[in-house]
Order: sequence, then structure tokens, then C-alpha cells
Amino acid sequence: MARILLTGAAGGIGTRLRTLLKPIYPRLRSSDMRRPADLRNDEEFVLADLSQMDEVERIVEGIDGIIHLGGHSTEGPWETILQSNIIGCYNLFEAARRKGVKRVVFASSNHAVGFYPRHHRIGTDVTVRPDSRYGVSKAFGEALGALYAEKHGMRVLCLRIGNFGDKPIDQRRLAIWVSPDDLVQLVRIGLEHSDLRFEIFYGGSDNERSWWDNHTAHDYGYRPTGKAEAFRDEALAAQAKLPPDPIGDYFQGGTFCSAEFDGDASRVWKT
Ligand code: 15L
Repeated sequence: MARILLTGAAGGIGTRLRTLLKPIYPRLRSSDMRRPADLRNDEEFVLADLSQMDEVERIVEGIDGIIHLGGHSTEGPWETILQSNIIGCYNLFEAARRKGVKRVVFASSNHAVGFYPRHHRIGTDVTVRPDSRYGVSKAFGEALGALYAEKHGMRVLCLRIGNFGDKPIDQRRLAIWVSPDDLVQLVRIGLEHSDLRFEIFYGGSDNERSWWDNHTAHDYGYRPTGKAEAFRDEALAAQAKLPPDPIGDYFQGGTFCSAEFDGDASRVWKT
């Protein structure tokens, strides 16, 4: 029976996945820098700081597959991104290689491609256009995944996760929402599919307004059941209360694009 490690287990996605994955992978080991508040007695949990290689080697010991959610999950100062998402991600892949881990599912993000305009439908083969230092770190993680797959034969799935939750919370999220059950489906493809070598999928549900061509995920059997449009009225009502954000509303990455923006706004509308 597969022994699975979940990093970032105390975060928003990690907390939900711990509960959803335990019946599927009873030998689930969780890890984070802090102890999850809701940790149950039947869960195996190991504290670790991803920026410390010896600690990462300890958590990957004896593991068959990793779901790597750990790191800083939004924009942050460079030093934070460097330690948690660049060094931390490198340590994770390298420790996995040293300890013979066969599979890694890497939690990438839509922010690796956030500077694509919303009218542009993109597949996973486009050049990355990160919208933040955080987005750059996700593109870096995808590149590491490709390296470890090509050079060391690891099976790697990168999921460009949209917005995870029980429902889409605004207009942008109507296009990029992913339900917990659909994310579990994607993670299982990464941990179990026999044909997988290296792939990038979008982590989105069956959303009518999606900006993504996610046919690769469908080729691997992904059949999302979540439909953002079922929550349309609520999401649009929430959107109406938000301040206008011309740059953020133009690009897929939203406020990650407009934050710290000091480029030439007149050129934006030509992209
Ligand atoms: C992400 O990658 C973040 O982890 C999450 O906090 C949200 O900001 C999400 O993207 C989003 O784009 O909504």
C-alpha cells in the first residue's frame, strides 16, 4: 500500500486534503512547519522546515509519493519566497531523489501564467508569464519537476491550481475555481496513473468561464464534477462590492498583477 507524504498539511488546502485523502491512502504522513490545529490521534505528523535539507530528508524517508503543497502560498517578500518556495522546493525534489521517492505532485499555481489576458485561452504549453515573485517560484518548481522527471526518471505532475474552496468567491474565481473533490481526482492521477512521466495540468473544475485548455488532464481521465456557474449570482454579488481594478481585471492573475504594478498601463490593453 502506497506511503504518501503531504507537505503544507496545516494550510488551507492541506487541512482539507488530510481528511479527504486519509481513507484513500491510510498510510498518509503529513508535515508542516506548524502543527495543524485539528490534528487527530490517528494521523502521522512530522514537523519540518522545508528550507533545512536534513529535515526534508527525514520526512521523505520511506515514502512512495509526495503531494507538495508546502511553502508560502501567496505573494511575499523575496526572502520569504526564496527560503520557502525556491530553496524549500529544491530541497523537496532533491531529498525525494536521494531517498528514492517515485512520484511528486507539485502544487503550482495559476499565478505562473497570471499575466495572460483573460480573453486569451491558454493550454499548459504556453511560455510562463508569472505575475509575482510567488508566480516565479511556481514556474521554478515546474522547471525543477521537469528536470527531475527527465534526468532522474521521477514521475511528476504539476497542478496549476486555480482557487480552491467550496465555492467560487468572485467573478475571477468563476473561471478558476476548483472543488475539493476535483482536486483529489487530480492528485490521484499524479500519484497513481501508470502512463504519467511529466505533465502540467490546470487545477480547475468544470467551469463554463474557464480560460484554460485542460485537455491533457482529460486525456488522463480527469472528469471534474464541480461547476462554478452554479454559484454565479453569489459570486457576482460579491464582485460588485469590490473596488475597480483595471489592470487586475484584465489579466488572469487578478490582484497579483495589479499589486506593485508600475509598468506602462497604456501597453496593457494591446496584449
Ligand atoms: C493561489 O495560488 C494562492 O495560493 C491562493 O491563495 C489564491 O490567491 C489563488 O491562487 C487565486 O488565484 O485565487
